[in-house]
Amino acid sequence: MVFDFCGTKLNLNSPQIMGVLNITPDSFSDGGQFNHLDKALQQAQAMIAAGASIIDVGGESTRPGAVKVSEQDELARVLPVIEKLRQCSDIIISIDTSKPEVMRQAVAAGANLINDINALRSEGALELVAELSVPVCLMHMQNKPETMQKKPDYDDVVEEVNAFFLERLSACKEAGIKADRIILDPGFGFGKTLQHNLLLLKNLASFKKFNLPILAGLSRKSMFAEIVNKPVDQRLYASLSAALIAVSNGAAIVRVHDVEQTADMLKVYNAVRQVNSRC
Ligand code: 7PM
Repeated sequence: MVFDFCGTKLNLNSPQIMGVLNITPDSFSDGGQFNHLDKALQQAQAMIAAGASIIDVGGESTRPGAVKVSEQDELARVLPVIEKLRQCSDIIISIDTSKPEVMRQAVAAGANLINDINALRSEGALELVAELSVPVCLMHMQNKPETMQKKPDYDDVVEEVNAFFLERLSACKEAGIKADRIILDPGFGFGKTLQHNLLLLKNLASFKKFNLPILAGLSRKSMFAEIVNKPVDQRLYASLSAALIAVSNGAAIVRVHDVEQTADMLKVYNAVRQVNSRC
């Protein structure tokens, strides 16, 4: 399956890496040696060199309970990075936002994918994405970031995420968004307990029936704190294990912080998958 990101084609028959580039004021604190823009671009280039095929640029922290970022601040953070990165690279740039105006300006600056944790439920988002004809990742989230981890509750989490995808796909169709521009994401950690996350990971293949690429974002997530009891900077091995399970259960794209390590893991996965005769 070849997916078209505004003219840049990506073969999704083998799993691809989306590298996370967070542009928040505290994410590049270095004592003032470099400015934030240079640091962000350096990190993007390092992720590209390490094997990322998509760079996900985000200027709004979606941490549970995080303070909201204004549209103006979000634009000021992400636009210079997208513009500069586009000047020096053909890499697929994803904009991690739920705000239509940020989507519009990010795409004008060179972004070729909209990654919306709110799955285009913000006012005007569906219409805008239809107008821009840009691919979109629709992520499932129960409730809002501020409250989602208070009391996640499902009768059957896999069935409810499935029903959510059906509803959003129908809303997209109604708005005129073509199905071949849509990526689905169960939204690990977004209004889910550990058990919900594990059930979604175990049953990820059930979402293959939509015949759309599946994206899995598991990297460093707090679900691992409950399994390995380690802080966020020590969850690499847990994250790699989960990413491997995700790709073997059908994920076409994994969204990760540790690109080099994930790329090695996927090389081993691909080597085993491709070997085809006894000798
Ligand atoms: C705090 C908590 C900071 C959670 C950041 C996060 C996803 C995403 C994020 C995902 C897609 C993180 C998250 N997660 N977009 N954006 N899928 N499509 O751990 O799972 O990076 S933000």
